Amino acid sequence: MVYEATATAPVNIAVIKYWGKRDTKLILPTNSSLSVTLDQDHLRSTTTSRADASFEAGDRLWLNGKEESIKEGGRLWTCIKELRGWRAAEEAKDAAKPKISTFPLRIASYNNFPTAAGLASSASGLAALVASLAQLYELPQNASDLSRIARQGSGSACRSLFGGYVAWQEGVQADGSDSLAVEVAPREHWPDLHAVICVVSDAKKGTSSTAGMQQTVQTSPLLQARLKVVPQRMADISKAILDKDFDEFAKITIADSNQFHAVCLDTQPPIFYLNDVSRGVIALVEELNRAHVEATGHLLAAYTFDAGPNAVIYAPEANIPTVVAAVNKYFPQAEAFPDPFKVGTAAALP
Ligand code: 2P0
Repeated sequence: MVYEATATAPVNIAVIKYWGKRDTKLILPTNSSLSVTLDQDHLRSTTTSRADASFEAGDRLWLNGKEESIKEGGRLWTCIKELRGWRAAEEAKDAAKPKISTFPLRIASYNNFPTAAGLASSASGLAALVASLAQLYELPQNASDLSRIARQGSGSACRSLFGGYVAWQEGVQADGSDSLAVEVAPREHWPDLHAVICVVSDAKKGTSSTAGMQQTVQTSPLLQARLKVVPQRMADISKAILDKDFDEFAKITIADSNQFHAVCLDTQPPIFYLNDVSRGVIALVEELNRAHVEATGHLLAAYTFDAGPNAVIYAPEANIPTVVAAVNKYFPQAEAFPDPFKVGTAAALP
């Protein structure tokens, strides 16, 4: 009998950014965040997990073919331990269930896009790991329950267990029991929103998110101001999504990206994720918006940048050709992904 399961998980791109932890071990954030899940055709992680009594003792994991160590007490170890514990609890309740929680694991994960290129590979990777183990162990827990585990692998991973529009609620409990992802709206609710990713650089980033955000928590006075405005933004952008109000969605998305990068600059030593090309993309979208508001009364597109220089531009499908033509005209060397992304589906769960 072979116990094996394969699951995929999508990339998510935050429009309200997660940046800062109040608990670095449990990965509890200083603010709630909200993301859009991208479709899985171009950007996804795929993870296969196998449990077998005949494996040599100890769990092992490979990422894109390279073995990663599973350090005791580390993030991967914690995720595996929690899910194995849930399986063991099911086995204790039902004597007929094979005791696969006692078997060593072999886990292989692949991304179909460059790791650490500012495209949130840790989010889809950890979400796919959790989804694959949840399938292997046939766990009864729902996506929000599983998001609490994925969160402990990488904060943003908790949002990749859902498709569509997803909020990570910061929660108030010290044990993290209410710090989890919930669906704001399924992709079918607002499929008109599309995303264009402009790959400004696929180099590995200089400051990791994990290190950078704690530097911000420790040194940035501006972060305190940001934490006061995020709750209203979460409420407003959730309403904009439910109302399919692109103007409001775009206004908040742009404001939150710029505030996140302002907080990075306010960090000591300062963190620069944007480069001159990123700033050029900002100027271009601002100008396109100015002209579009003048002509139609509506915004054309919204830009957002994560912990790297690559631009993600959200727009209604009808506006995408204008966005792509403008990017190609002014940034002929920037490599835009060939097709715009649709809002995507959730990770595959049992
Ligand atoms: C986000 N980012 O909300 C924000 C915006 C980057 C900029 O989540 O330490 O890799 O593993 O919890 O999840 C990056 O943070 O950090 C991130 P850890 P993670 O998408």
